[in-house]
Amino acid sequence: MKKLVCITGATSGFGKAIAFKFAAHGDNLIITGRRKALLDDLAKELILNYSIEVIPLSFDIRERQEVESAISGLSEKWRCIDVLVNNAGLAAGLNPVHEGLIDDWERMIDTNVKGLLYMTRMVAPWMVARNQGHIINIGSVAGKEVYPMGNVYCGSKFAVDAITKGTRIDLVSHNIKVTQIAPGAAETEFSLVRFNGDKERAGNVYKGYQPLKAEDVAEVVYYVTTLPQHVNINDLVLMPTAQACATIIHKK
Ligand code: NDP
Ligand code: 8X3
Repeated sequence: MKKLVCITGATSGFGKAIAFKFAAHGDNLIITGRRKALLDDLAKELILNYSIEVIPLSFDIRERQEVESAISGLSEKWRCIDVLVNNAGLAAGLNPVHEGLIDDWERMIDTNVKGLLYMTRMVAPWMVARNQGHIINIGSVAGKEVYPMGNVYCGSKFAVDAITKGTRIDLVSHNIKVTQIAPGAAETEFSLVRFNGDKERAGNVYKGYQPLKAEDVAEVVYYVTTLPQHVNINDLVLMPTAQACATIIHKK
């Protein structure tokens, strides 16, 4: 059956690949991100190639009013969201805590934690009213293990881990599935953003081994939505085969 899937952070990386994956299966989409031109182009491409309906909503997920205004503007039909993928997020910087930039900390906490909560708070009541739905939070290996200089990014993803568990507990009596997908190293715009546009530094993160691709993560996100209603994946960690844990990557 055709689903309605809302994906945050769909302008690049995992979110974009997840949008293509669901679109290829004929599902209708609400896609979000700040970069309006990219979002609008993506919506056009998905509509053209997959004959689905797509609503692009451009807003900054850190801004509570922007989130509330964009999501509350959805018509009744578009409020019947079956799957919410809370994916928008970032790392900013990689510094020891005594040298960390407080603006970076705020960006990470506001996006990865508060943005995810704002979206959940808007969409979950509609799922509760329909007694169905699936919330998928994109966590990270950084939300399972703390690594050197990961301090606040790891903290934000540990928060996603805890919030996912708490959300599942609160929504279990409403027939709503809640899943965390926690990837390891994946080549997207992630490192470019983390290192403030430094292409060389970002590229070095993925040298000497085969990192995950955005499509690998999209495959797993799609998979967890295909299981029978009585089966839920609570938590799924995936890494490149060359990665053993947050800090050990076998490089040639
Ligand atoms: P990308 O940088 O490629 O994509 C991030 C997405 O988040 C973009 O679409 C971006 O859109 C959106 N986003 C960021 N900030 C905001 C904001 N303030 N408001 C709205 N949207 C925002 O990275 P990934 O695809 O790799 O990251 C996706 C998620 O996966 C993140 O939560 C990340 O922490 C997590 N992750 C990434 C891993 C990796 O190694 N790549 C591994 C594990 C987890 P726009 O800029 O247009 O607003
Ligand atoms: C992104 C993966 O290891 O850079 O969450 O934190 S890592």
